[in-house]
Amino acid sequence: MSVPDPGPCSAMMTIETARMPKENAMNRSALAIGLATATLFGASAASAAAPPKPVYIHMNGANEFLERLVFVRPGQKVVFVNEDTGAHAILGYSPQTGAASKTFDAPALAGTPGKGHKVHTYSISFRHQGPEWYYCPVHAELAKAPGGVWLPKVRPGVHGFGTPMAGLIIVTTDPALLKDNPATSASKILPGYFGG
Ligand SMILES: [Cu+2]
Repeated sequence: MSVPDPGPCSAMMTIETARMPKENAMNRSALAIGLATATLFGASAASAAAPPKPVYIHMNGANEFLERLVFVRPGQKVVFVNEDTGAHAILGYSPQTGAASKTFDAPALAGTPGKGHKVHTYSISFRHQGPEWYYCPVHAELAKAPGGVWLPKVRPGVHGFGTPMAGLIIVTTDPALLKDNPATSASKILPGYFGG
């Protein structure tokens, strides 16, 4: 036949037409998923652009760390702030061996005359989850305790409270722990904490 039978063709057209809204619906869902994914990626990109705020640990003339236990995320900054008139140092150690850390080792941070003057800080972050033990070698020293563990003790002859100047940072991703930091750890300078 020279003239094609339009029958199957129109039937095809009908099928195509009938399929169109479905395909459009599918395209719309795909688009919706795409948009949702883009939004998610956008959100994670935004949080990557704004890293978590530092956690602050303060020192003054009490010769102890005000926030003796804090929780931080891997990569989150910990900032030691010396509000004392005297100097403090910070040194990481292993309670199992007593070995000093080669990387968590702050030289003595000079003191400050007080509010309005320069305040010296030391910042560090940790890549891996776990405990990071530290002490101030100016005001404490390590001693082997019963059970074979190494513990900071008050360095003889220094002033301060009876507790050795030492602390612990837990590096974790646990949201419940991360919420449990002392309120003072959110502020760099505590106006009422200068002195000593
Ligand atoms: Cu100290």
